Amino acid sequence: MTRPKPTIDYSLYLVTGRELLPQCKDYFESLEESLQGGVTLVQIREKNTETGEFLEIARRSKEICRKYNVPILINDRIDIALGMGADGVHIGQTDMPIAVARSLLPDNAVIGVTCNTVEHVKQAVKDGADYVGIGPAWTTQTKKLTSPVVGVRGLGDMLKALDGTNVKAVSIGGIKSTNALHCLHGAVSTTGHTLDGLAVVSDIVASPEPKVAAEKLATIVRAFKSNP
Ligand code: 3NM
Repeated sequence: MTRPKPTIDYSLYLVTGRELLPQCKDYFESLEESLQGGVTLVQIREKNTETGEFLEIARRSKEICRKYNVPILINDRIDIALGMGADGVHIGQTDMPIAVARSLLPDNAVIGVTCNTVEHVKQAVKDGADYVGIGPAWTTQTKKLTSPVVGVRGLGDMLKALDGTNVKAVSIGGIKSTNALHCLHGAVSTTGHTLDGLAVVSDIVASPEPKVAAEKLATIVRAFKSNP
């Protein structure tokens, strides 16, 4: 029997980045406060963490996310996602292909893909992605970028490739409360597709007050969605 996919609100998508936490902040405390501030979706991204530790972090993070009814996705590691019952995975261009990920995961798993070009977006649509993470919108210190910054114009071009599809889109890369509205407005494609949300690491994780940081961003996305 096919189970329905979880309903996902992509508005404020927190991607974790433990190495960015301020000294005063514990990882789980920061996660919980960001959920209190209005994060609507969480991705656990651990690039240099051993499997056992990653699994434990993901399990505890899931318990916290469940308290707030917020879905949790795992970056790249299908085995971790399966091991702790995540709602889905986020995969990069050089990670496992979507079709293989789909064949391994439960039929209701949500799969998102990083897309840096219009071609990536078209391929992700063909491959059956549920959402695309498009960017980098702006430059960032959080990830060593392997493709050029696209800016709002580039985001708009990628959104156009989603017209007529059900695939959702979030933008990522250098998004902060100071440029979030510009990103949302500027990235509307001329054929009418809009971003479903913003994916953010440092503006929330590096803040000593992640609840306040998340509240600011959530308010901006809500305002945009009520009056695009
Ligand atoms: N992916 P911050 S940019 C994880 O462009 C990630 O594909 C990107 O971090 C991409 O919000 C990025 O701190 C890091 O700029 C985003």
